[in-house]
Amino acid sequence: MLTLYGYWRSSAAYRVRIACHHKGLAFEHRSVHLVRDGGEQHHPAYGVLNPNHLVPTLVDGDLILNQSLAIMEYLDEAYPEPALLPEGPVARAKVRALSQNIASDCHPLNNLRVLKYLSGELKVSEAQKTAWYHHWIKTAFEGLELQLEQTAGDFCVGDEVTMADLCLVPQVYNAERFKVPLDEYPLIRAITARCRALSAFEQAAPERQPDAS
Ligand SMILES: N[C@@H](CCC(=O)N[C@@H](CS)C(=O)NCC(=O)O)C(=O)O
Repeated sequence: MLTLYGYWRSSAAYRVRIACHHKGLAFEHRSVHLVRDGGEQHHPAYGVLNPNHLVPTLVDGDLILNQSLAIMEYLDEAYPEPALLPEGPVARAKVRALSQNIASDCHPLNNLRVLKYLSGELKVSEAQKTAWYHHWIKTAFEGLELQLEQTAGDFCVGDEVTMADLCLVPQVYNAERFKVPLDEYPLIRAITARCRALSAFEQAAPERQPDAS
């Protein structure tokens, strides 16, 4: 049995939840509340599992693994069906590139600890913080939309769900949560709608998680 340490609103944990449901893998959800009590990610007991104090962390037997992209690739190798990476080096590289555009270049700029630092230490106003948030999503989505024109079929790369879709949908959830307008990104919206109709994405949705409040 896999154990996934996550939080309902964490988009990085959301990626891994979709991967587990997509592959039909049972997992125990352990909630790490990112806000309550100073943030449970900072508690020493969790720091033993994840010294970076971020979610998700996956435990599979003796393996304790952080970083959602590494976790998804691990799951894909350990539990290959259905695959999250397509056949062939070109398509696989495209999936990894799109995934990193979201997970490495966009998401970290708007992470909770960054937003807290902006308001706490740097004393930026709420309006400035919102402008920051919108700016980085818009920057990422503009590039992504152009890339999807080259790679997409029904999903981000071709006609099957891949790791890139598992990164896209949680990032769109974040954008919607912070009211970033998405009218200029028809492909992003269409692919997200197609994904959301699938059971794995439905089951992994933040509002469906036991710690949702
Ligand atoms: N690159 C990491 C990012 C993990 C991450 O930033 N997680 C966020 C939630 S989406 C978190 O734990 N934030 C807590 C904080 O900022 O204090 C991954 O993909 O797993």
